[in-house]
Amino acid sequence: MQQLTNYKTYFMITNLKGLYTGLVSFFYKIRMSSFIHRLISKKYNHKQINLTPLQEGVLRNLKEKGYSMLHIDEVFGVGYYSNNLIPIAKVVKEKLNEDLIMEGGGDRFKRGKDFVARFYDEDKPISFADKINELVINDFFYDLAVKYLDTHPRITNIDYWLNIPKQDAPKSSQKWHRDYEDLKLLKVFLYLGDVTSESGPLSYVESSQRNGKFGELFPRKFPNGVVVDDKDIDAYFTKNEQKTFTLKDGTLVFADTSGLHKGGHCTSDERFLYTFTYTSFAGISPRNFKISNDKAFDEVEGRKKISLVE
Ligand SMILES: O=C(O)CCC(=O)C(=O)O
Ligand SMILES: [Fe+2]
Repeated sequence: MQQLTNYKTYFMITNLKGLYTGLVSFFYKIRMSSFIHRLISKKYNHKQINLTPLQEGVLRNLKEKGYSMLHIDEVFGVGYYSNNLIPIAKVVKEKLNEDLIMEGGGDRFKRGKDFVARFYDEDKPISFADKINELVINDFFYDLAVKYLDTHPRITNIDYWLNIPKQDAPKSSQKWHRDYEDLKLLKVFLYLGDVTSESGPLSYVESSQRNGKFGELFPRKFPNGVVVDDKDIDAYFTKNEQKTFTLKDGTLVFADTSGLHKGGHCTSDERFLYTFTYTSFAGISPRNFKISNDKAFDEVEGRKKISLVE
């Protein structure tokens, strides 16, 4: 009898859970429908923006393939990376390594990801006086986000990632997936060291972004995205369609991670990078950072400040 009651309770709970999950996903389906999405997003007057030929090239790649790649010195001039950015990155990396040794990394490993140490959190203010953080609001990236997302962008995630080699099987974002945050999104990765096939390069299925040739395959189930097995990816896409970005120190990768991608599964080398994300105002991801209320922030253009408000 006792067993039967337990079984009934179990049955009721699983049903309720199923109902709840169904309702949540139905809510997000509506929330992410083109109509509601457009309603929640903020309009942006694009006429004010003229892209440079370099930006136009990135935009074209993003629209066609879902990604683009170039070296940061192509944007800011030869030597910019080594003179201005490497010294900042070096200090951050030392601090991260110090924490990893001192406290075993404890709170550096967030959101169940024990393979990547992160630098920022809601309590550590970000200053745009810092030349790496300034990239996030630099016209080159910001205007690209406006044009690509076709709306007023919201900046949602700014961080350094130090991926640690591990022998574990790939998990979470190390497996093929589509991100859940928004219909379209623009992630920028600045690699602060060479990336080899052993240091967990980003892989991306060409043209799998929303509106791309393969945008409809393995669709997302908001609010969770979707995870796909390697064997299914191999069954649908040729090796040539599965791009893997091994690259040189100082390379930028732009990716619309609504497309199929994976990365960060280091086997023997570590990987160090700086990343920032633009979504629309209809995006659902929480922000991971806090802005320092300093002079550099006062001087940020109003249109960009909107992208940083809570
Ligand atoms: O670590 C990587 O290269 C991929 C991370 C990822 O999935 C993402 O940023 O959406
Ligand atoms: Fe992802």
